[in-house]
Amino acid sequence: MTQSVVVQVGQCGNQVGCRFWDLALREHAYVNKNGLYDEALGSFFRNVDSRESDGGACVVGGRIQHLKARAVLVDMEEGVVNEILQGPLREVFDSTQLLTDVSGSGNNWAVGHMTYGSAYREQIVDKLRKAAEHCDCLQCFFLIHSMGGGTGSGLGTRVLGLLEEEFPEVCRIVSSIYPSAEDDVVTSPYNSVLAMRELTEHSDCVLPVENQSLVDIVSRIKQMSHGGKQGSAIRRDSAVISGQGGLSGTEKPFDAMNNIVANLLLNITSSARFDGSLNMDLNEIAMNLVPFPRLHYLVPSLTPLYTLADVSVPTRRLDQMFSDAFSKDHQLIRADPKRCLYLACALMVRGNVQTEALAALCLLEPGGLEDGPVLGTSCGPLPLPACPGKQHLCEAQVHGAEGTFHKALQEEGSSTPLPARRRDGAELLL
Ligand SMILES: Nc1nc2c(ncn2[C@@H]2O[C@H](COP(=O)(O)OP(=O)(O)OP(=O)(O)O)[C@@H](O)[C@H]2O)c(=O)[nH]1
Ligand SMILES: [Mg+2]
Repeated sequence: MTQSVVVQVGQCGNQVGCRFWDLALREHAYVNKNGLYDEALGSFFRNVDSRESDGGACVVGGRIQHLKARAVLVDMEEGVVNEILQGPLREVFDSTQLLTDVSGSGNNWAVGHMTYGSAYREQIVDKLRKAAEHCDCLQCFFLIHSMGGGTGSGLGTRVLGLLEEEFPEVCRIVSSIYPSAEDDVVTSPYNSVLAMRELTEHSDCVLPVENQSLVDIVSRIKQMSHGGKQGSAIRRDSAVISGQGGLSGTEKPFDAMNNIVANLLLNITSSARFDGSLNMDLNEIAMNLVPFPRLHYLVPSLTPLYTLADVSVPTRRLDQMFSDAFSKDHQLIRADPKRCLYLACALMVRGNVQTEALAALCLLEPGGLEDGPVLGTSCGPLPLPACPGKQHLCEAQVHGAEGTFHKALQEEGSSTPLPARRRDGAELLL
């Protein structure tokens, strides 16, 4: 089996990344009942023997000692990373994986990209190489960052360029969080436009997620619960709303939104993390869905979303889930797929289903509700994230994402006239 390394940059990148590690640990804990370090775990975690002075790695097949995430955490402020180090995930990372400064990039793309990018170049490359050296067969780098701030967008895209220079053969998949219209960072449209050029040039595949879509989904879920419909209460441990895990303390404004993105990453990596008859390699996603190298923005959608919050909702039938995946309420950017042109799309299902209309199938359904053995030493026996018995479906397609991108350009107030809209949005990217 192959391995992947997650690079999380900036406040948003680290907060989303943290939720991903938390959910991934719980999912593996649910599946891995015998406490042995297997290849599935090895895809995103190292098993380290802390009795050895250099924290030597244990081989596949041995008992789980200390799991360390295959991750590099970068932020030019200390707050979020320090919070992670004091929270339940503290033992999943060690100091060699972290890089922080104190003052941040002040929401300025250029400070992140140029100032910090140059100052920390060697240290970043060093940490990336170390993470890569721990892998037998490195398949993919996942970058998680926001487009609106200075560090995530500026330094994050600088890291992307470094990855291309240092590891040209390794696939680079980026999960980018786009700002909402009400974003309080005034420079966010500028930062987004500057970062997008880098994403177009240096990544193999981008999964854009818009904060406004996440806000809309979370508020619809809250409405459902406040509507007092019988059986529509939000499950306290639901993957959609729970802020527990990853970060310590009470639920924060972004927690519910970050859970949705973490679920997307969890599902998209499930084929890489578990065996299956119709497994889709991460490289294959990029290869099959990207018709032209620069046209690599794959719009993700996720279903079920609301049922995650409601134990009493009957299980959705597979055909209902398929149509949900194409409806605008389930898209993670604000786009209505029914009014756009699909260039390619992939349907990925998790759970035990029989159908031929799929790109990928991971037999392992997402989580369960029993307490599983604890894999991360720091993670308590928490309830598992998702609804048992329900299939998650994660779909990515290339189509009219141009709405999001046009909006960023318009907000930036560019004096350059926007290209005429074509139905496939290709003019922006080719
Ligand atoms: N979904 C989500 N969005 C976030 C989160 N944190 C910040 N954002 C959004 O990200 C943008 C700001 O970027 P940050 O990630 O905070 O900035 P940064 O990368 O730390 O950069 P600097 O603070 O300028 O050094 C804004 O659009 C915020 O709305 C988060 O945890 N989740
Ligand atoms: Mg910051």
